[in-house]
Amino acid sequence: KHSHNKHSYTRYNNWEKIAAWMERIAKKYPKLVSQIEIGKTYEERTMYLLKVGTESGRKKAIFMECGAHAREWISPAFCQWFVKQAVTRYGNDKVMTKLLDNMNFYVLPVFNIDGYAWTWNKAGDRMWRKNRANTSDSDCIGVDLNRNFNLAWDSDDEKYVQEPCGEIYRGPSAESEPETKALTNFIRNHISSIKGYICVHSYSQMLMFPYGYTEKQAPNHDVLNEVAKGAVNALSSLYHTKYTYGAIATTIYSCSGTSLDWAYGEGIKYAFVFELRDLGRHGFLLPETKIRPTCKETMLAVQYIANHILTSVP
Ligand code: PAY
Ligand code: ZN
Repeated sequence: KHSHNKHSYTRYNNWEKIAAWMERIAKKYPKLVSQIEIGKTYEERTMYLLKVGTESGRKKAIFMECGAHAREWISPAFCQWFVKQAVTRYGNDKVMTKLLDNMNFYVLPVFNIDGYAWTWNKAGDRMWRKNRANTSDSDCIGVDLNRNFNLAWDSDDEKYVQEPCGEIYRGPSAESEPETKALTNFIRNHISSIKGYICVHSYSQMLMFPYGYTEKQAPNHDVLNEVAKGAVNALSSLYHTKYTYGAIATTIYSCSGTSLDWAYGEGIKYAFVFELRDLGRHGFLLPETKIRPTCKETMLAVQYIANHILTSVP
């Protein structure tokens, strides 16, 4: 028995472990999972995503993005959990079987791999948020990938996004970062099938939808609000975790150049971002004992959203 090869879903895993796991799970479930290379990071790590689902479901897809921000470790943990649940519940559980028979999920477990690796590095910084690019004349490193997308990239008059040393530096231009480019190229190439976009961040216990860049309501605001409400109800049915929901700009704060606004702008009408546990007690340092309950409740919300997309998109 090679128990040392067993992947742990209730611990935080470093990038090497996640990369090895992606390869293994795709090999173990070839009918349900395949690994797709989408590009390289600034430090030239290979970016992979997992395509999860059956052949029959390939006309509709949901893109799930985890790990945009390095320190939000619960986010990649959720993407790993999701894939594991998908492969083990398919054929056993009605909800998951129906979903995977009718749609695919493109799961990107770690969008910002270099930043994530830096939070694991002993010489690094556990509270790092951005990528690791050296893009400006200043000595400061890193671009906030969630400010680097090409929708309203230039509309923010908040000076802080223009500050290379700041935590939310938007980069020298829209899509300046190789990680952003890899993601946007993949989405553009698969745009006809992608009906939903789910971002996973932490923390704050919120479920939000576009827009972030303006307080003006998105065209299908009322639908998104209803779906968010249903998803939050499903989530809290398990452990009574309290979530708030609404448009990004009016629920957390305004921010422009986010992946969610961009995806929505590309025509993906069902776009949601989770801010997982907690409310700030541990913040980004959510203990490993909370991984299981956080992932279990979040699964209910994701399934609710996916099911809604399945039944309402032709
Ligand atoms: O689109 O992800 C979104 C919402 C905005 C997030 C952002 O600033 O990029 C919200 C923050 C995040 O998850 O990065 C919230 C956390 C608590 C933070 O760092 O402020
Ligand atoms: Zn984040």
